[in-house]
Amino acid sequence: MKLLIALFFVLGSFSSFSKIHEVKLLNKGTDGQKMVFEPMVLFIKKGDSVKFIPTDKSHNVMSMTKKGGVPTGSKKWKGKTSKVHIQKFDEEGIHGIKCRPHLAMGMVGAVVVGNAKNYDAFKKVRLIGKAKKRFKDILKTVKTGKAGK
Ligand SMILES: [Cu+2]
Repeated sequence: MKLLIALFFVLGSFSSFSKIHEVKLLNKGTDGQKMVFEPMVLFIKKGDSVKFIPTDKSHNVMSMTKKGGVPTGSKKWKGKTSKVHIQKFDEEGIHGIKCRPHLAMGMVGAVVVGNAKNYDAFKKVRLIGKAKKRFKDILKTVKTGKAGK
């Protein structure tokens, strides 16, 4: 019996371990689109981390600085160009991300932590050009709850 309790305890603590997910920073995605985060939208649990990998060089990843781009209360963060960046996400909601050098080429994405509770504020983020177009795809993906490209 004691062994059984111990076993449950071990299994329980294993399942509560936070995961590390991966997002690639690419010049060309598997669907042929240029300058992308892959996946474009990532769904994770609160407390999980994301490893952003610049498979192609000269990309960076940082939180969206536009109003509504991240959940209220979450801090801004920024990865270095061409460097792997690991970011832990403790605030629930949609976290918009962008690549500074390629924002004009539409390099935006999102990490959805648990519930997309800030959807209404997030959808008001104003972007231009290609980023605006891709942002619509992001919103669609967040709404359907399916992993994006
Ligand atoms: Cu980039």
